[in-house]
Amino acid sequence: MKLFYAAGSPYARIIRVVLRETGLIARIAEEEVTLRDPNSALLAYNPGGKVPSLELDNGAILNESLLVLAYLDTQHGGRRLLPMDGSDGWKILAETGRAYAFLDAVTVWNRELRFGLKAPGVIALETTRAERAADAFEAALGKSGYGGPIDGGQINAGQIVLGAALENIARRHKVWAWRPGRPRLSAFLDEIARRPSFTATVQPEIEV
Ligand SMILES: N[C@@H](CCC(=O)N[C@@H](CS)C(=O)NCC(=O)O)C(=O)O
Repeated sequence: MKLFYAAGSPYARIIRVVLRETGLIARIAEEEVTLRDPNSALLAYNPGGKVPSLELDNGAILNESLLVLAYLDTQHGGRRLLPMDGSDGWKILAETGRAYAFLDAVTVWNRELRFGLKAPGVIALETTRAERAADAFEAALGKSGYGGPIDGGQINAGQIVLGAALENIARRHKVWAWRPGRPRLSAFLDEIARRPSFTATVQPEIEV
């Protein structure tokens, strides 16, 4: 199997973290590709041109990080990162979706600043969405949300997506100072960023 990724992509990073947390990295090669490039090697595999893209041994190409994560979760012998049997009352499924909405908001906001027209309406909408989500994470962390067994070793999909989103802000979306007033969310990031799966996949910094 082969994972196509870009070092700056938070969506690809989710999968790179999953590979390391599950041990699947031993079975999967990683190939870095260029984005928004008509000559990108990725386009022969994924006409959509987005990472992450995972080539399976039978030649199938999976994209969309959540689908790739769900597939990989069937391929390792450890505890499920994203339980699909309701054994946790669907808590991790719910938390993963909420973390994705947060990551998507920050990504739209960031792209508007980097590649878009800096439209005030778009920026205001996504800033408000991100602030609201961050407040909800701060509250949830006080009630065992996103807590789980992170300090006991294995982490879950919701924690990985939230960690990847916050790391992305720290390195590639510095315009947003989200930490003041959110001590639990700050501590969450500080802890998850120390995991080997995160330190091995650090994104290059940019000034946005
Ligand atoms: N919903 C997708 C988003 C993936 C995505 O937007 N990837 C970006 C990098 S962060 C990309 O490949 N962009 C290339 C392009 O827009 O052409 C997922 O979860 O995988």
